[in-house]
Amino acid sequence: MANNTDKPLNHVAIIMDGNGRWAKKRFLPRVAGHKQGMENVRNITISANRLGIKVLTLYAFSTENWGRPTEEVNYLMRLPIDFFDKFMPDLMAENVKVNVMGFLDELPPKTLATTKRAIETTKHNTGLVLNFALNYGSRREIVSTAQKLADEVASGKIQSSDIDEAMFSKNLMTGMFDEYQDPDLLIRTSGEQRISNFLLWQLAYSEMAFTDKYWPDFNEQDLKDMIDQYQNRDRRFGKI
Ligand code: V0D
Repeated sequence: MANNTDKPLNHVAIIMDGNGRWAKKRFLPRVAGHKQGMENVRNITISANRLGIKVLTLYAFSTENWGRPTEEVNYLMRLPIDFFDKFMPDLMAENVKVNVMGFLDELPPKTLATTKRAIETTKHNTGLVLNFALNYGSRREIVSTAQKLADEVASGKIQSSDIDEAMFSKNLMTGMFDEYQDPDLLIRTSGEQRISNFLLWQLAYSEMAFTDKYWPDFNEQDLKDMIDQYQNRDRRFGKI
């Protein structure tokens, strides 16, 4: 069956890869690529909002990224601050609601305070939810969900037999998005074709789309092309 156009596209997740390579190609320091990548977050957010996408989840920083050089980590931790300093007026004008998920208590206090303030400022907006995965790792998310449910069993709040897939999903960091908690489409830029510990549970039935373009070069037309690709594929959830 071709051209199944009524396939829903509510939640798009993106692994924004290739910022360092974008910079290297231009003989610029890696952080110049991160800065350009940040500019592109603004552009793709506005495009996704105008395309009617409900949730856009962006992999901004993984729990493994702490292993990068200190200078680079310090620069990255300033980007959420720079992002909101520069683009909050645009986000408000576009009615975008910000969310941040991850192991947030490990972030530098200023980064944490800024993201909390942005969530608060945009909480009544009704357009796209711009969901940053920040200090996020999916195996760790699954383990901490298991611990949380185990605690509820131990305290007698639930029985182990009450735990099913729906309850598990609801207790993941994406649980707050209800019917949109699982991405319909995962995009990864820059040619790598791996999940890299991103949303392992939530991507069980998602379509995957890959492009060789580096994240700073990924534009609205690329997003539209990947959505077209997605709309013209069939998703069967294991049924025929
Ligand atoms: C660098 C490409 C926006 C990926 C995009 C802390 C590599 C640019 C944010 C951001 C990063 C995160 C949270 C928030 C607001 C903005 C961001 C990081 C890296 C890691 F609430 N871009 N961006 N965060 N890059």
